[in-house]
Amino acid sequence: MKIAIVCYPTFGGSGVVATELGIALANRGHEVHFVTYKQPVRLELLGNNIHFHEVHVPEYPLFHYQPYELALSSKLVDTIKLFGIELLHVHYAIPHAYAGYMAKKMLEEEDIHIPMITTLHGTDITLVGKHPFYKPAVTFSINQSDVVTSVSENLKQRTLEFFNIKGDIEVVPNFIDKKKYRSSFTDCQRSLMAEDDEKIITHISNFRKVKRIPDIINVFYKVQRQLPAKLVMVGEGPEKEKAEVLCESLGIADRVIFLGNSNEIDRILCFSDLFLLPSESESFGLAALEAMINEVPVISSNAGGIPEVNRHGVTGYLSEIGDVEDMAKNALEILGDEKVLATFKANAREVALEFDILNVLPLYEAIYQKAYNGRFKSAYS
Ligand code: GMT
Repeated sequence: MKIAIVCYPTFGGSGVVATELGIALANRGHEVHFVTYKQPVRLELLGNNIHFHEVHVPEYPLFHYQPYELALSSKLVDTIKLFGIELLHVHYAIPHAYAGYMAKKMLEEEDIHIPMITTLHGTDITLVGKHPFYKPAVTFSINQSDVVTSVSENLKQRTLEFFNIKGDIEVVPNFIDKKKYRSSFTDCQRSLMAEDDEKIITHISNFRKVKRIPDIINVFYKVQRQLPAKLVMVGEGPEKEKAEVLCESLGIADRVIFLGNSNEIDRILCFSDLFLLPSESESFGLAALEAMINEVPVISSNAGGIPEVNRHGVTGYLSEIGDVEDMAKNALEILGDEKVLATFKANAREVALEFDILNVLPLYEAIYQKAYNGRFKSAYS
């Protein structure tokens, strides 16, 4: 099938999922066209089956805000016609579902009928989408999608709570590709990060407020008082500077390494012993799943869809949001005993394998086929 994928091309989870999905679809023989404003960060190889079309928004002094949705919908119309695209899959409702709907309507004028799948990722619903400024447009674009999927059961329920949704929402969980994650590198270069007797605790995110970065530092502060440890912080975002200041003031700056954004997540996770994700909102927690497939247990909050990924007492532990005391206690329980650590590590990988792309890709392919077969019907008719 010829599929156009719209996503954010950045390090954010939704962009990563969309990119990995596109790559997997291309490997299965589908022709995939990414339409976005920059080549997605995880899209390294453009081959016969993978194409990238840049959405360019020309600057015009009259525009106080540049009309990205307009440029995206026009680019979609052109790309769909030029390459004979059969299906549109938009990731993240704002503004992609809105722009996709406009493209669909423009194409209908020319008797071209393209089904649109919208995948909800989290903040497009829980944070931005439900804001009164966006809510009517988000509700409309969800209701006009031919199929709506959400990355967790929790996100589905929250979407149904916040919006007046007319049709069904199908849960298709996020995934990893087990082939890409070897269980051990021959050399993780652990010695670059820590001494032999030190445990390595890792956090990866976009350092936004919802990630509760100070909780990570405070959990680590408590842990490192009991056993030798290093904290590796990966990513960039608005809370990063404050986190560096907090480490200074707690006197642990020499034990916390801020790495910035990285394309080598699996290398970093390869030398990690524990992953921290104390978020106050998380539709799924892809970063936790990536940790788990690399045999890294997870200490997390119980927010949103995290419990669907991190299993309490099996792959790690869940605590109430903000309960740093409990998180530190749980971290010490896992890190303090090599046998316990080994069990949690093995469990983490085993549960992560449930989310292998081989199990998830057929769900998307079935949805695509059904939507394509019903393309002449209007949404939810
Ligand atoms: O977590 C973020 O801030 C990035 C955000 C995004 O929009 O890319 O991630 C969301 O989508 C990911 C992929 O589906 C999920 O794994 C994250 O849990 C979700 N983030 C939130 O719900 C806060």
